[in-house]
Parts: sequence; C-alpha cells; structure tokens
Amino acid sequence: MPKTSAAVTQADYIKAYRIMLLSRVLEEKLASLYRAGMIKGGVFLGRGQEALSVSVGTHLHRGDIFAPLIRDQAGRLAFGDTVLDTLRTYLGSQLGSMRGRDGNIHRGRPRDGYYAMISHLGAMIPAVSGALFARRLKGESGVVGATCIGDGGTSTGAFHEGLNAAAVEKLPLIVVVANNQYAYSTPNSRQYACADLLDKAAGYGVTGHKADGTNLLDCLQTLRRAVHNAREGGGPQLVVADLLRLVGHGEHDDGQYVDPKLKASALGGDCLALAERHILDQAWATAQEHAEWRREVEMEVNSTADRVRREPAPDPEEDDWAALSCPEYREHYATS
Ligand SMILES: Cc1ncc(C[n+]2csc(CCOP(=O)(O)OP(=O)(O)O)c2C)c(N)n1
Ligand SMILES: [Mg+2]
Repeated sequence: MPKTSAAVTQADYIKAYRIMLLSRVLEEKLASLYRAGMIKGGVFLGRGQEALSVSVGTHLHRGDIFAPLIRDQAGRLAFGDTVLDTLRTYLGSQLGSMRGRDGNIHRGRPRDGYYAMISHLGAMIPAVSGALFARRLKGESGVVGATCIGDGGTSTGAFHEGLNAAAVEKLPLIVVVANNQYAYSTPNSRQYACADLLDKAAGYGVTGHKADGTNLLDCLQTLRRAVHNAREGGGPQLVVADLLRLVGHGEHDDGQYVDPKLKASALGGDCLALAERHILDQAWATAQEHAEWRREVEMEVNSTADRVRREPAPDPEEDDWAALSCPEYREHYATS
C-alpha cells in the first residue's frame, strides 16, 4: 500500500491561494486586453476553477509532466509558467516561448515537461500517457504526468482510448475532470447518462477521487492524495471535481444559457472568494495584508503588460520559420 501523503499546511494553503489570486488578476487583464482588441484569437478563462487547477500544478515536481487545458492558468503558474511568458504569448510578442506564432492556450515548454495543448477535448490524455510510457522504457521512475479534461471531454474517443490504455499499462497518470456542468452550452443532462462522472473510474479500473471544486482545502487534499498514489505505483487516478464555470465558454460568449438555479447553488460559489474568507476566518492574514497581496499582483500584471506591449511582433521576412523541434531550438524547447 502506498504510504499516506502529508497533510496540507497553512503555508501550503496560502501559497496556493496567492497563485489563484495572481491567476485571477492576470485573467482579468487578459479579458480587458481582448475587449480592447489587443489579442488576436480567442480568450478562454478559468474563473471559478482556480482552486482545482492550482492544486494540480502545485503537487507536481520538476521532471514531472503537466498538460494543462484552456481553464488552467492557475495550474500553469503553479507549475512554473510566468506572467511574462503568458502575456508575451497572448500579445504575440516575438520574445515569448511560442515566438509570437501560436496563441494563448497552446503555449508550453516541452523540455520542462510543460506540454502545449493540442486540443481541449481529450487529446492530451494519450499524449501524456505516451510520454510516461516512453520514460518507463528509458528506465526512469518516480515521475508522474497530469492532465485535465472537462465534463464534455469525457465523452470523446480520445478520453476513452487514453484512459483505457493508461489503466492497462498502470501508468502514473492523473486525469483531473473539471465538471463545470456545461460543455459550451450543452448541459450535463445532455452529455452523459451515468449518475456521476466518478462512475467512469470503476469502468476503466482506475482509482477515483471526488473533490468539491469550490473548496481549496478539499482540492489540495484530494490532488495531494491522487498524485501521491500515482507516484507510489498506484496506476492512473481519476479526480472529478464539481464546480461551475463562472464565465462564458470564452470571452466572446456571455454564458446566458447557464441555469440561474445552478448559479445560486453551492456549485456557483467562487473558490477564490471562499478561500479568502477562510484565510480571514482562520486569522492567517489580516484584511490589510490581503489587500497588499492583491495590490502586488495587480502591479506585477499591469507593469508586465505595459512592457510586453512595447516588444516586437514576429517579422515574416526575417523569421527562420523553423519549428520548435529543429536543431537550433531543441536545446531550449523540445523534449530531451
Ligand atoms: C473536435 C472538436 N470539436 C469541438 C471543439 C470546440 N470546443 C472546444 S472546447 C468545447 C467544449 C468543451 O467542454 P468541456 O469538455 O466540458 O470543457 P469546458 O469548456 O467546460 O472547460 C468545444 C465544443 C473542439 N475544440 N474540437
Ligand atoms: Mg465543461
């Protein structure tokens, strides 16, 4: 049996909360830049999903693999992505890790185990499973890989094939389902017929975990357990967290189809506001300290955006048009 994972401490909680706050402020900035016409392509936000997302990124180590999806800004920051590179990618700066070529959510640094998203709809499960299998063949152990999926994504063939193969091979894979009740405008009642998405874990023969996606402590504890189990040889872990998407599918969508009853229910709670309340109730920080944390992240985000807006865009005449896997870039970007 795997040894039990350590308890979540006050310091862990506050560290995770401050990453959530940074993510929220950064995403608010992205939304405002989008509305000002300064971002090409779509902007998809993770408002309401930060507690779950940060809990994934925070439990991965250097050398692990993380393949985040469109609502995982908090997890990306926890795994080591920066405000600077996020803004460079959204604003198309040539100095960003994608060199101004590919937008927003498709960014990554494969060399660091930070995989660029192919699709939101399940493609990353087989991709991470394949990478974990390759590492096993190379004799590497102690490494885990995590990826995320939405409720809608659990209906795709890629989800089925990826999770099934990972279960057969007992790969150290963590699949985190953000069950935000909608796939674009399709509600769960039109998405799956099982009573709970957690039922799918038994169907694939993997360990299932349930989390309250609005509750940071519950998310941290659940992900700690799941990552620990995978690292200790327990095979794939499926985490299902219930929550509500507190924005439209993307910033082009006002989400008017979301049932007002759901918004008013416990599922509609804002994980960031609830975590802030918890910190104040526990007297882990004062209201003044909290205001200072917010001011700090606002300054960081605004000053970084100002800096990036002055950076050059790629020049098609000058660009070498080489892919990230070409020899000149391999050392910095591609997997080893
Ligand atoms: C093959 C394919 N069909 C449709 C889309 C457009 N699309 C992107 S995300 C999405 C809905 C995903 O819903 P869910 O998995 O619940 O994730 P959420 O957006 O709620 O986070 C759709 C229809 C796509 N990217 N790829
Ligand atoms: Mg969804």
